[in-house]
Amino acid sequence: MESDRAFGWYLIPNGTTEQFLRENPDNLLGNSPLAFFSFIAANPNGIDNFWRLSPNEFAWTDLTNDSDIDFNDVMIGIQFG
Ligand SMILES: [Ca+2]
Ligand SMILES: [Ca+2]
Repeated sequence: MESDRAFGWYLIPNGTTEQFLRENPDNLLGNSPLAFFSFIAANPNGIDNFWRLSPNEFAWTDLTNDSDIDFNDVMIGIQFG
């Protein structure tokens, strides 16, 4: 097993991956669409938009400021094999 690999998640509110890569590839605040990653350092707002609710359940909040930290905009459950 290699230890130098990781995977993460991202959410693009009101857009697609293709739109993000074409229209805002630097993920700059003020441009759109934005992408919110499971890695804080990759987020345009520098805050954690992604929570791990349990080992298999994850949730995002989709705003760029802290006025809405509801973490119910996307919720996913994953079963690892
Ligand atoms: Ca929200
Ligand atoms: Ca919400």
